[in-house]
Amino acid sequence: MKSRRVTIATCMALMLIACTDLRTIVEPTVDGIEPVEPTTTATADCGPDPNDPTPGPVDEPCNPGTGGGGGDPLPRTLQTIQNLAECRSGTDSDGDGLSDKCEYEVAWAFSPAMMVHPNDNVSRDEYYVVMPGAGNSIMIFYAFGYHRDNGIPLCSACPEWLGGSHVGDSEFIVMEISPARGSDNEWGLVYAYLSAHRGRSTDSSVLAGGWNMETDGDGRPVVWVSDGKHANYISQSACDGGAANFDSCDNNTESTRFWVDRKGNLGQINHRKYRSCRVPSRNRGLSRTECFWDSGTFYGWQKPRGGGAGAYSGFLSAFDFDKARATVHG
Ligand SMILES: [Ca+2]
Ligand SMILES: [Ca+2]
Ligand SMILES: [Ca+2]
Repeated sequence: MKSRRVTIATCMALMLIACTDLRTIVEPTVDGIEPVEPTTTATADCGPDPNDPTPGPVDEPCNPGTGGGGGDPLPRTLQTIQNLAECRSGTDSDGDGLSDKCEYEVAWAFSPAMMVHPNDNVSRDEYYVVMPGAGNSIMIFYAFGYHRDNGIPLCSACPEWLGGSHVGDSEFIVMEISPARGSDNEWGLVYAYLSAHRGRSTDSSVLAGGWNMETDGDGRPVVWVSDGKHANYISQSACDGGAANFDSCDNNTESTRFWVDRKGNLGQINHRKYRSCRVPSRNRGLSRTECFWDSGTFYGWQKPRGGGAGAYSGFLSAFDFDKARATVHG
């Protein structure tokens, strides 16, 4: 990580902005960036009651899901699974109606490419949840699980409330995926909610249409990750304007991946892969465990100190991942 020195004057200049990452969960307010709003939103009148607090298997396929609205979904092809019927057959360890294989392949296919600063500390343990959404849609929650938030550039040594560094950084992305229709084999990213200091006064989170997302050479959706703070943006310019211009992707020249493996699937709230607050790090030397489904400050598998970051359970709940059907509209 870069060596960053800061003067008292610099810190004082930053006093008007709040530091990032949640301690309490509130509805997001967009500061500095207008959200990319979908033009239409169709909701499905089918499937289980979305207010049913008990997640369970999906019903029979029904139409429509949430519509694409403003453009075409960003297309991806799964490794082997071609359509929703195949997705619904096979071993289903967490009982949500989607097979283990389907959950893995969907999460892998749409996991974002991340444009990061080459000197940024982006050590992390990625986890995810895949479950049904409205209609035939499939929802993915990508939890980046950064070990540290390195603070605003030039202010890493500032107090946390001024945007300084802290242990744990719970940024995330929620995606709504439409299954392949017929035999065209083409699944689609309809919407993506990109967290960027969600709940803070510098909240710059947006709901983007899949058609607004950049793609890499592999056709994978791209997110720009602000240097030090790890807020997610749809473009370099959006990043540079984020958090009242304090976020920066100026020199984000390195590409990495949200890594998906089967151990990263958290299951469902009522069929968890890991016991409560016993989610391990897959990085050697980090022996602590973290909570995802249960409330608890996120400390990035490190010794708790300072304010930490917002609980993933609150974010999962805000997007209904603890209910029968999740939504991207938080
Ligand atoms: Ca499942
Ligand atoms: Ca699942
Ligand atoms: Ca952050």
